[in-house]
Amino acid sequence: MLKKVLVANRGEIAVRVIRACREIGVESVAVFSEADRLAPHVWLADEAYPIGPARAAESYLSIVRLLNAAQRSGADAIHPGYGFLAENADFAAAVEGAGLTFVGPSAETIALMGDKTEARRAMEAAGVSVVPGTKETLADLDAVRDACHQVGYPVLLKAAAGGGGKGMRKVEVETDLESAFGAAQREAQAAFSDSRIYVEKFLENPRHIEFQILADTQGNVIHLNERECSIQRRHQKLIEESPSPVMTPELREQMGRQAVAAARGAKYRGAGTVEFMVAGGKFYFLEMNTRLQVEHPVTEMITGVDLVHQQLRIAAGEPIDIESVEPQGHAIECRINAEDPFNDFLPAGGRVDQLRLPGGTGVRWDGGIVQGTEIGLHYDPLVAKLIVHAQDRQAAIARMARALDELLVDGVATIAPFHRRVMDEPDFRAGNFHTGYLDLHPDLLSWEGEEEKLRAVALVAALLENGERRRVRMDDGLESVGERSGWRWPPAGWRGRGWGLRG
Ligand code: MV4
Repeated sequence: MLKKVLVANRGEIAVRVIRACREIGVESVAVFSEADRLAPHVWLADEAYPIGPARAAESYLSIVRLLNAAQRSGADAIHPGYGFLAENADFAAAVEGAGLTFVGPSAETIALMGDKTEARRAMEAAGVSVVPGTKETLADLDAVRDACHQVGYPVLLKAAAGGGGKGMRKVEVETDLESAFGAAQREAQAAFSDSRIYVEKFLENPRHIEFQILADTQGNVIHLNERECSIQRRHQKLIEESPSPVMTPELREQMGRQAVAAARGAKYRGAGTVEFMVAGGKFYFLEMNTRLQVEHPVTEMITGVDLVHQQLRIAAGEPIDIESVEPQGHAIECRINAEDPFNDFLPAGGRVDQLRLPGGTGVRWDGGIVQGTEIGLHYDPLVAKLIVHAQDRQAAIARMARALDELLVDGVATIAPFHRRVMDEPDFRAGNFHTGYLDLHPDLLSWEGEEEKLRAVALVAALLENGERRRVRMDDGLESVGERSGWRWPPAGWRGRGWGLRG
């Protein structure tokens, strides 16, 4: 086994990895920027090293500083978490070059999957169904016009270096092609310093369904079923679940087989994700993520497999130790972002004045904050994840609603109230949604109707502080705090004169 792992990350994912290390007797090393001196990952690890200023470019993204900390600590491996350098092939190569183990796939696999046209060629060769379109990047407008004509409108121009929706342009008619091509190139150049573009057939309202895979160095490759990730906003996932409400045994069998073929075709090692779009009864490879993902806990909850344990085993050259994957029940994850859901998801900073966490049967909290944490604007707004597991989807939704009701984050706005609304929304409850879900349900993001509720919450909060009573009858007839969760007080953007209550 590995002896000591440096976790090249922060926040909830650093905490997640450090916990796994502790459980299997591997020492852990945290790194931290000046903004994170008091962060939970720092005191949960066995050792911690400062790596620079708050600015990520000078700390969590600095390969030199991370390798320096690894060398000083005597770590024999580096776990990158997600984000930052997790899918940076140069980082993986530098780690291995320094004689350390990178907990993840090879630099070659990361580079292959980072180039979308190379990935499409490799996946097609492996027998994976890719979206109809070009497998080469297109040099000029004439080449693009020919390709779009071949593929058939509507098409989607995509950046070869892309992912996450940047450099993407839908084109419905040829007359719009020239300006769209220019715009896509400029956006790709700005985002990735690489303006290369290719073309795909545009799929109408796809669902986003991805498969978790594990591959060890003995040649074992398995999948651990799917995650449904269609509830997202501007390419940021908000809610994930497993199984997908639209999955059938036949579809799972086909998609799972292709996910395993994709991993083999990429000479994959470790934990990875094969993303598909599902539309019109068909599924298509979208991309492969060569890292542990934010939403990995829903897979862990239904399979009972600890994916970080498996990552560490595989990195140490040991085989996957899973007898068989027999998923049980249903799991849902809500991302707890420090953002104001009723003000265009504006990032919200501030101090976590109060933090009361949900508990009870089937509830998991993966967090990187504690009471007193100062949430700044230097890093990703995801501060925690609330995950529930129950025997079926309806029970999981009820459990999530209950857990959100128990959650209190005071001092910083979070999107917990948005999640609470979704749990009551009929289309979500029916499993009737795709990646355009939020466009179809603008009410979920509206402040409308919240002011009156806030008044009730304020009264209840005051009463709670004064005796922790759960149900309170008030003069206006409202009688439960259960309806609303995660409210900060005063609410973000609130301009009222207050009601004689302090937050
Ligand atoms: C598509 C598509 C429709 N047709 N490709 C968005 C993120 C990027 N990685 C790929 N994306 C899409 N690619 C074709 N040919 C629709 C999307 C898309 C999407 C995909 C997955 C999850 C959420 C999405 C939200 C909007 C658009």
